[in-house]
Amino acid sequence: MDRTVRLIGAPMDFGANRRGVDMGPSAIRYAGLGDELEDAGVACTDSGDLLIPRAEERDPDANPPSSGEAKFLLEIEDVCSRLSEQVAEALAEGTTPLVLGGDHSIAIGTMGGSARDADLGVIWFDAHADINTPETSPSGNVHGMPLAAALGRGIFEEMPWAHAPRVREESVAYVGLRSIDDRERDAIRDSEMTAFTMSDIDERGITDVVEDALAVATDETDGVHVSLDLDWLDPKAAPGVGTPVRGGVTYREAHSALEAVSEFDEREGGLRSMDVVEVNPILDEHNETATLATELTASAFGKRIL
Ligand code: 6HN
Ligand code: MN
Ligand code: MN
Ligand code: MN
Repeated sequence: MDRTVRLIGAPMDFGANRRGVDMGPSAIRYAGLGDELEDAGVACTDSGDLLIPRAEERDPDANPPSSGEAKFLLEIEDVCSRLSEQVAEALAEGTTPLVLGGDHSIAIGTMGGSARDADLGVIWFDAHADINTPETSPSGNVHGMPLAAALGRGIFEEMPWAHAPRVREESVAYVGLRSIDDRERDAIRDSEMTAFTMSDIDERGITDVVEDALAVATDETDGVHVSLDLDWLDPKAAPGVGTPVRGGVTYREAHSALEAVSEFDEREGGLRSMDVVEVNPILDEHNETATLATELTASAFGKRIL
C-alpha cells in the first residue's frame, strides 16, 4: 500500500492527574516507531513535537467561569487547536496523521482535525469511557472527557474548538471498557454509541468484537479514527500508564485487535487517523509500554508475523 504516515508528537500532560505522559512521544520514538512502520511497509515522516508550556508555569484553575471543573482547559484548548490544524494539514497532503501523546485529551485535537472534511467513525480502545463532561467529572481531569468534547456533550457544545460536529454518536465504538464512572454509565446507556466491554471480549473473542466495532465506525462514515489508550491493556503487559486497571486485554489480544484493524483497512480502506496515548515513561519498566505502543501501532499499519 502507498501510505505515508505523518508522526505528530503531542507531549502534553495537562489532562492527566500525574506527570510523566509528556515524555510519551520521546519514549515511543526511542522504541523505534519509525523503523517499525517502515518494516510494516509504510513510509514515515516526522513533524516533530508541538511546543507545550510547562504545567508548573500555569494555573490549572484559570478557566473561563462557564467551563466548570476542567483543569487546564485553556492550555488544552490551545494545544488541541494547534494539533487539529496539523492533523488537517497532514490529511490534506495525503498523509495519515499518527499523533503520539501525551494524555488522552489530545484526542480532542486529533478528532477535530480528522473530522474537519469527513464524517468520522471512532474506535476507542480504552479501559475507560472518557465521556465525562466538566459537569459530571469526578476528577476534573480532561483526559476523562475527550469523547464528550468531540461529541459536543454538555458545555462542550458551546466550545467550537472541542466539538467536532462530524463525529456522531452512532459511529463511535468502544472496545475493552472496564472502568466506568456512574454518570458515564448513564451517558452511554442513553446514547447511540456502541460499547464492547471486557466481558464481551471474554465471551466472543477479540477478533469478532473488533470486526463489529469496525462495522459501527465505518457505517456511513468517510473514515475511521483509532484511539489507542495504553491502559486498555492489562497492567501486566503495559505497566507504564497513569491510570492502570486490572483485567485488561493481553499482549496477544491487543495485537490481534490492531491486526484486525489493518486487515480491514487493506480490504476496505478507511483508517484515517490514529492516536497513541497515556504512555508514562516514569512509571514504565525498561520502556516496555512504549515498545508495546510501537509494536501495536505497526500492527495497525500492516506489520505481520509472516
Ligand atoms: N484515561 N473516569 C475517570 C475520570 O477521572 O474521569 C478516569 C479517566 C481516565 C482517562 O486515561 O483513559
Ligand atoms: Mn483514555
Ligand atoms: Mn484509559
Ligand atoms: Mn455533535
